[in-house]
Formats: sequence, structure tokens, C-alpha cells
Amino acid sequence: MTQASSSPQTITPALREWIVAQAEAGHDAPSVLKAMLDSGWQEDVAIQAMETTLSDHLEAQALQQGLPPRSAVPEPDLDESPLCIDAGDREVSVLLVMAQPRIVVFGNLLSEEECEGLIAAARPRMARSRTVATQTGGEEVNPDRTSDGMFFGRGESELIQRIEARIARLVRWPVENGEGLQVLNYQPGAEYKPHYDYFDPQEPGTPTILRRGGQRVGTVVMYLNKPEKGGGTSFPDRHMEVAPQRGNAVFFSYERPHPSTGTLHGGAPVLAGEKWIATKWLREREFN
Ligand code: PD2
Ligand code: ZN
Repeated sequence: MTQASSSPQTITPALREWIVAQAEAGHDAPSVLKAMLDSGWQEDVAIQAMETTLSDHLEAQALQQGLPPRSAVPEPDLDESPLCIDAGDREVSVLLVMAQPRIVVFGNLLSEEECEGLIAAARPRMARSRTVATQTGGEEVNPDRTSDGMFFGRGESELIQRIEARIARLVRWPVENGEGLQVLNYQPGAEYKPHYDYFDPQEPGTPTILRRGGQRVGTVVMYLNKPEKGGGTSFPDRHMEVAPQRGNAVFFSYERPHPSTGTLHGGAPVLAGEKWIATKWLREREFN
């Protein structure tokens, strides 16, 4: 490997080729980094070169294998491993962080009064849940989802505006890219079978759905009450379940509409009591 001894050092095509060759020869990241440092590369330049080169290389391989291209995704600021995030008008706790798939569990996203307020405003408007019909791009009753639900319009009340602004700040994604908040109520026995929240590119109705804001790239499920038993949000491929504690929320993002994101998830059956959630889905672009 050639190296640049005088500063500033720049990431050259030759360096990128060398990094890819090392990775393909099976050398792990720490040993590649060490080789670069030993030959005089500055540490920050070496790390940056490895990160961008390997991520671009992985994306090129994914596209070659026929996967859909990657999009930017919402992402909370988790640099320096914060225990709390300032979401503008509220300090939100960080309870769990997973890298792949990106899942973050938040505590204290909503106050008790906000949970109550959402339920009270949603209750008179509840009807059997509908999902987007992927065949046509319209809406349909979905047998995999035995809950009742409704959508608020974006920004339709002061309470909704406040919560939407908080989520936007928390996951650093524009309010305008969010769908209206959906509230769901599950009675005992009700569940939401495992699914992906993105729209399947193979389905005939998907191009119509994508005209409004592009793909979904992130989800925030907020727990508005605490069922007596059951009703967690499960990630079956990761053997993981988030307990539905009032005011808490689970966030996850998916950078391409593909199962390789590992974001298969479901609402486990409610075994006793009832369950209320509010879901915010985030699109690539402005949703209207
Ligand atoms: O109720 C849930 O926990 C749940 C599970 C899976 C909600 C959603 N998906 C959703 O609203 O997309
Ligand atoms: Zn879902």
C-alpha cells in the first residue's frame, strides 16, 4: 500500500481499491486499520476511508444482487451513547439500542396526559382497521390485523402537532415526511401478524402508493396504555419483543424495502386487558 506522509491526506481511488482487496481477502477491519496506521495514514482519515469505501462496496454488491437501492433513513442522535435525548419540549430516555436492524426503544416519549388525550380524541372515531391494499393502492380490511383504528390528519390539533414535532426532532426527520398518526385499539385476542411496514415493490398497487411521499423508511410505535398481559411488539427474526409500557415507544428504520433489513415485526396477541397504540410512519419525502 502506498501512503501519504505529508498532511492533508486524501482518500485516493488506489486506497479505496486496496481497502476492498483487503476485505475480499478476508482481513478484518481492525487489522486493515492497523496496516494503514503502520504505513502512516492519520487515524481519522483511515477510519473515514474504510467506512465510506466498505459501505459503498456493500451497496454495489447489494444492487448487483438485485436488491432495491438504499434510502436515507430517520436516525436519532446516538453519538456518545446518550441516556436521554432532548426532543425539544421533553427529555426522552433511551432504553435499548440495536444496530442491525436499527431498533431504538424510548422511554417517556409521551406523558400520561398525552396518552389519555390521544385515546380520548381517537375513541369516537374508531372503526375496524384498514391497511393499504397493495393490489390496488386503495384501502382494505386486513384479516392479519384484528384491531380497530383511525388516522388523525397531520397537525390536526395542538396535541397532535406537539407530538409530531417531538418525534421529528427525536429522529431528525421532517414533520412533512410523516403520515398522519394512526391509533389502534386491540381487545383480548386481537393481534397484528408479523409484516414489514414498507410497501412491497413487487405488488401492483405500490407505484400508486409511492406517489405520496415515496417509501416508508421508519416507524415509531407509541404505547398509550399498558395491557394486563401480552400485546408486545415482536421482531420474530431477532427473537425480540418490546413490552408495551405506557408512554414508551419503539422506533425502527429500514433503508430499503427488502426483508434483508430484518424489520419483520408484529403486534403479539393481547392476552388480558386491552392495548392502545399510536403509530407514526415516516416516508422518504413530503407526504400529503
Ligand atoms: O401494535 C403493535 O405493536 C404493532 C406491531 C406491528 C404495530 C404495528 N406493527 C404498526 O402499527 O405498524
Ligand atoms: Zn407494523
